[in-house]
Amino acid sequence: MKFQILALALIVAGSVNAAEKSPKVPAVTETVNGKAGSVTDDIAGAVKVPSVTFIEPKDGAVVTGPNVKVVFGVEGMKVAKVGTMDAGTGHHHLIIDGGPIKRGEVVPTDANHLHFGQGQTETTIQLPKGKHSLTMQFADGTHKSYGEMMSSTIHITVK
Ligand SMILES: [Cu+2]
Repeated sequence: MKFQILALALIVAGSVNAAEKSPKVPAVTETVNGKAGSVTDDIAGAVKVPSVTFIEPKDGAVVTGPNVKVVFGVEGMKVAKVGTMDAGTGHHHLIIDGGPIKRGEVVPTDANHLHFGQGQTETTIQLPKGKHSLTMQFADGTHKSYGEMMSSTIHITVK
């Protein structure tokens, strides 16, 4: 609207030449810029998609073993003990040299699938020397996975 008024003003001002040469192109630019700006604002104000991240170690880290400290981070959901079935809650799992668990599947319990059902947010594990993958998997109060979107995988080297 602003530009239409400006274009009108140009015509009224008697600058017929200018109005004929470029009345439309700048008006379109103005509109596109205005829309792009408001879309950016919408994204900035949007609710974050929940996610988990390794606070420690970082992806690609070379760490001294065999004891490796792991710190879990979660955004957009809350850590709760096993048995808690409130919406938006769950507990961390650490999967060593495996991968994420499909949404709705129960996270196995074995030497490579560790549960942190007391709501722990860090642990220390023992890893043999070499390259390993670590996967965090968030799951609900009955250990049912929230799926790949609530997982994170890093690769580290233990020396
Ligand atoms: Cu569990």
